[in-house]
Amino acid sequence: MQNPVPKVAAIHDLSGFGRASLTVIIPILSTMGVQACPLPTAVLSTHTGGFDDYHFVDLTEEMGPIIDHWKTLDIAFDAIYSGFLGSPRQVDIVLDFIKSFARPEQLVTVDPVMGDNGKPYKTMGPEMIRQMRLLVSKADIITPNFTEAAFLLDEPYPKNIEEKQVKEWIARLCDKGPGKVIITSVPVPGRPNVSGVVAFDRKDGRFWKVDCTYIPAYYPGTGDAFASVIVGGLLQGDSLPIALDRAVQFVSMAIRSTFSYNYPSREGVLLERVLTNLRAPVTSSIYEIME
Ligand code: PXL
Repeated sequence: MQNPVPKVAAIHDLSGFGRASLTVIIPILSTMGVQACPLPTAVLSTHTGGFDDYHFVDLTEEMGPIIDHWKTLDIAFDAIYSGFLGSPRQVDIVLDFIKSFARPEQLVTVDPVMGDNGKPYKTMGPEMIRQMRLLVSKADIITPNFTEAAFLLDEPYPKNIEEKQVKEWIARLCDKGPGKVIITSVPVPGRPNVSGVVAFDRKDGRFWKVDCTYIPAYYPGTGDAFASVIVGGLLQGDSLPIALDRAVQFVSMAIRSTFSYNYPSREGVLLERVLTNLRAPVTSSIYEIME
């Protein structure tokens, strides 16, 4: 039987305070009419961006028994969506999960969460980067930010990049396996106040981009929000560029709303104020095709 509500295995950490990972992903997917089934990778008191002395519980040893129970339930996942992992060994667990729960037409999404603004997050080391290169090869779609794309390709993090080189990076990421690649936070040449989202679909060979006006604040968890809307949109039947539109417009709205309140950035975006926007259709489309 087809699931009346699409099911997603959501493999991410649970950070109790600060709006990142599962506390962002579950409400977004639920609002979009998608069931999130969390497989937690770690439990943290807060996310690691802007908080010190957070408590971190690595759940690597717990994931196996949780997955074993799920196997007995014959769960049909419409998508598998992984993000922040608690240890490099978890990549092997996720690879095994993808193999065990594979289904036709399934959307395997890997958000290779490793860092931002040119730097790795506090818990990420070189071994995680090596392992994440393996994991992306088994995904249908990956959503690295510009920093993570550089890590995956073993490239230095450049301050600027020409459009031609972004396309070349995307082609190299695609060569690793995924048929769809989306890179976020891409610098736009000659426009210091703009960053872009660039995407490619191997099926039709087309590149897409959406530019976003820069807001002078950084909120952790926005990458999780972006990737969740992409997963929700594609499961609803969005084309890739319309899913991009939906995700960029939602995250921009969340950032602009939060910025207007002068809210502490480490607490993340004011998701609860904007969540219902996800129920509205995309009414203005801003994507461009890249020739
Ligand atoms: O949003 C990515 C993310 C997820 N999980 C944890 C994090 C971060 C980014 O800082 O610290 C625990």
